[in-house]
Amino acid sequence: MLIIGIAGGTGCGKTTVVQQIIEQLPVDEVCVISQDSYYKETSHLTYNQRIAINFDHPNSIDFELLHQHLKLLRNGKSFEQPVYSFVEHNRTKETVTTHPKKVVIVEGILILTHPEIRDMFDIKVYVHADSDERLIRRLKRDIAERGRDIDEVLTRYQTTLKPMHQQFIEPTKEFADIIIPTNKYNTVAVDLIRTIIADRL
Ligand code: UZR
Ligand code: MG
Repeated sequence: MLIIGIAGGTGCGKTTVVQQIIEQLPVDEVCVISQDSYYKETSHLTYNQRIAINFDHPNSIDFELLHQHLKLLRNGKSFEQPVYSFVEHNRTKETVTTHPKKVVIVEGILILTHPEIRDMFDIKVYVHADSDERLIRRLKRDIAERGRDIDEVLTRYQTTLKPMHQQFIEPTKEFADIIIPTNKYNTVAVDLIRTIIADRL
């Protein structure tokens, strides 16, 4: 089993990189685990309390549970992955049964901040895009897909996303084995990762 961790700031292109890596792999040999699934359970809070949560701070993530699940996978066991709702800002009641696969990809902004989780990764990848690029992508996505408006996204960017990025996310670049620049369309770095995967399988 090869566990690959893919980190990088919001809007850096993690999802695209993951898609590019897995598109040439047989479906039954790969699984993707998203950090989003591991936002802490917040059912005891009201909706207004939930939207006030700092979702870009490591404390918002249930790293214990993610760590447990990665250990289960390593031991060849399946587990129930929580399903998160960006609309409710909470875990749903559903889970997805996730089975051990030859290639396991874990993606999320904060996944390289946690020492024990970092240790679980065979390959650590950091996806880099300039902050203006990331802001543009984040704006477009949150308006198109997550029902936000421009003021809300910009305010959140200034008050939360940017400071949290500088404090917690950007510094994890130093743990990366591979840094993928995505300001422009990049196929070489993804090809490299595909080659490493093919080599190890
Ligand atoms: P990516 N996020 C939400 O927008 N709503 C939530 O309920 C939970 C998380 C955002 C989070 C973070 N910040 O910046 C982003 N906020 O999801 C990470 N606000 O996802 O890496 O795909 O950008
Ligand atoms: Mg994403």
